[in-house]
Amino acid sequence: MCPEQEPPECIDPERITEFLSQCSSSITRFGRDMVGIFAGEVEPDSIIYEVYELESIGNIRLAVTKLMPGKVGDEYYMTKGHYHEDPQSGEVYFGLKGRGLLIMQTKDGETGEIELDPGTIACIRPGWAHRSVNTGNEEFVFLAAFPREAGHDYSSIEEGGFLKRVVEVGGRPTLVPGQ
Ligand code: M6P
Ligand code: ZN
Repeated sequence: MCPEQEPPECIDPERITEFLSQCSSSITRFGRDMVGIFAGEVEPDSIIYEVYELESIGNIRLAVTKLMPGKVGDEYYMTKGHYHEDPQSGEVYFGLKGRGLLIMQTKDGETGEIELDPGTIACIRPGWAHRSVNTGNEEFVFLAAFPREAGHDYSSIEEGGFLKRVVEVGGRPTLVPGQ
């Protein structure tokens, strides 16, 4: 949680690092929490990302994710990714710092991606799994807003993986088929 004297409406993207330094992360995912997510072998003690849950606005949950720069082999650091348990719940992402790629897919095999730079708003439709990837050289930070009833379904991703992976090819982030 973040200090109550700084409600979410006061977050200045220019000062997001300072803001997060006053918060304690709700989730910290290390390499050891990401076994089977990356194609290669991940260093167990590396911090891959942190999630900072902010005060909810009624039934809207707000979270800031800070994804570290780095790669496992040629694959960029990324979140686990999830579907929502509630098929009616979508989500909105807002880029705050750094560069990233939001990759999405449905259970029918449709895929999509949105580049997330600071100021970009990305809409995740209900029924679409979502995973964010840090494709830059600095921390990639974004805000997420989603309904309280959304729920996180990680098991479908753990079992089936993502249809696409984001790897560096010739110095550039490139989408390649997942395994
Ligand atoms: C965003 C939101 C959160 C999510 C977080 C990390 O902040 O989508 O709900 O928890 O990213 O992603 P994941 O849960 O897939 O690890
Ligand atoms: Zn979500």
